[in-house]
Amino acid sequence: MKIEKIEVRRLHLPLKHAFETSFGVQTKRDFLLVSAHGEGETGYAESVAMPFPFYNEETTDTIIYMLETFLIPLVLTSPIERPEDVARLFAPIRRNNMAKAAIEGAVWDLYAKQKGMTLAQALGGERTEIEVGVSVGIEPSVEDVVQKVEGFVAEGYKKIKVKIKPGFDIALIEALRKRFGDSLPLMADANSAYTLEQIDIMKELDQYNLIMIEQPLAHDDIVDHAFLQNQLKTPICLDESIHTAEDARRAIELGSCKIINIKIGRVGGLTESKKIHDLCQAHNMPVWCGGMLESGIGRAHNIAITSLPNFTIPGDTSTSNRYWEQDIVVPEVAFLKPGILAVPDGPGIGYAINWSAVQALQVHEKSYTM
Ligand code: OSB
Ligand code: MG
Repeated sequence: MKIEKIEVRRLHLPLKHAFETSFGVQTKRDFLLVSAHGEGETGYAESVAMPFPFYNEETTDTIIYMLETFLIPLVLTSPIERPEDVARLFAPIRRNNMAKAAIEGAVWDLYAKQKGMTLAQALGGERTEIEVGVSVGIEPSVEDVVQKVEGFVAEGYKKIKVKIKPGFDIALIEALRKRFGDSLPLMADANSAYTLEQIDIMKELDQYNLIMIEQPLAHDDIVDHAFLQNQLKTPICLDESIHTAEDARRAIELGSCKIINIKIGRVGGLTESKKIHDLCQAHNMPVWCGGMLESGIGRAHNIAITSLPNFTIPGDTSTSNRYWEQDIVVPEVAFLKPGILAVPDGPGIGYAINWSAVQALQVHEKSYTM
């Protein structure tokens, strides 16, 4: 496949409501829309780094630097037969996974379009519909979160994930169980806000029948998580700690988790996502697709990967209107039925770009050719 031109646009997309986690507050998405052109088709993907290096080490600016200095020149000057070749080309470059994923994803979409396939089919996905959940940020009070959850439950979301941090944990989960009962599919995401010194809090959370506790301990840990998993009946899910299929293998061997959250950006792209999916499947470990407050472009990629068979737990891929007044895709991402998204049947990601929305949000644009 020939990749003739790559375009990078930086967009500022305002969030409807501020989104707070244990590591920071966001009021807008600052991200890159990457387009890969070849043989009359165009593939799209977006970068998912936060504007600050508090989730992982990358930021939108480090991604621009990596794309421009290393990744785009490699893609434009190397022979590429399949999208997996891009992952191979990038392998000698350490980390910078979200930068790699932003361009590898655009090449996957381009490849699927050139072959006249959906991205889901190109990845080997089988499902035509996926179940989705929603991630609910930290609010000024427990009651505020309870009210937000009330709305999402009414919309039909299949899983409710709430963000927790020390001081905003037990009382929150207690209130949610009291209000919605024990059968609400509920989980908590700590984004690394605890240490083993707070194991008593984890043991208390263990009493609430949570589907899982996501990344309670350090962002780079799998050893303490293994110790903790041993003490809990609630499954631990790893997010921040897993960057590669090798990381997943080590976590499985150590018993650091029972579930893995696959984020395409965090693991460097769709090729590595599929590898982690396959490895977990071979170990009977369920996976689900985590979100990074993506626009519709990133959501479309998340939907495609979620069509693989071992994505058996609803992901974070909520509808466009959960975060955006107006998304940058047409049609916007919307439920087929409550809590269920259709895997689109058009070529590639199956969503078109709303160019007038992109024009209005764009703060920078650059084009690269050989
Ligand atoms: O840890 O899953 C996370 C958002 C930004 C950074 C990290 C995380 C999140 C979310 C939001 O939980 C998920 C979404 O709705 O996109
Ligand atoms: Mg998480």
